[in-house]
Amino acid sequence: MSIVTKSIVNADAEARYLSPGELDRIKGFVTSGERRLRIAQVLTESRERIVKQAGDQLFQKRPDVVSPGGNAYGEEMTATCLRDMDYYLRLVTYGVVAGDVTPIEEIGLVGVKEMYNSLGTPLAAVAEGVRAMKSVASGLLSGEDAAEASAYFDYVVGGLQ
Ligand SMILES: CCC1=C(C)/C(=C/C2=NC(=C\c3[nH]c(/C=C4\NC(=O)[C@H](C)[C@H]4CC)c(C)c3CCC(=O)O)/C(CCC(=O)O)=C2C)NC1=O
Repeated sequence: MSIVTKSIVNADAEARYLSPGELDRIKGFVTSGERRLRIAQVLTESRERIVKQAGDQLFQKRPDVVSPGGNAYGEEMTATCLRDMDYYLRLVTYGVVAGDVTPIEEIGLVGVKEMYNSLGTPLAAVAEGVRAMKSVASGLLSGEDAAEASAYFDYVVGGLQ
């Protein structure tokens, strides 16, 4: 939920006008809109490159996951692993656009540890893959934009720990 919807729901629950503080936070959301959309556009346009390069970095750092016995061993499993990374990149773009981590949390982090544990997927390696995407993405963005995007990648990493 964006800050706009959230503020309206809260205010209406008390049948009151939006408070000065709420209007101020909405103003921040609106004025940062162009920047957030620009970031989401870059990440969306570069998704294949970000996932591919970050995947290469992950498998270099954690060769065990793509070695026999590893969770992402074999063409099909490696593709599934890269698909998961693409999922998380997509969720990061949702967070950036909404200016809110709620979509990331609800779609991609609730129950995720139990799920990966049951699949035998090493959580630390998934987190490493997201960290690698953050670093590749940061290289494609200006300093301020990179910092904003990084916060959402960090949120995913935190949720996987
Ligand atoms: C958008 C929200 C969402 C997420 C996050 C998601 C994840 C997700 N990853 C899965 C599997 C998987 N995920 C991985 C990923 C990896 N293995 C590794 O060793 C690497 C560290 C890592 C890649 C970074 C692999 C290899 C599988 C297949 C495991 C198996 O079938 O045994 C599965 C099991 C079902 C399937 O194969 O599709 C789910 C549900 N699905 C969703 O809808």
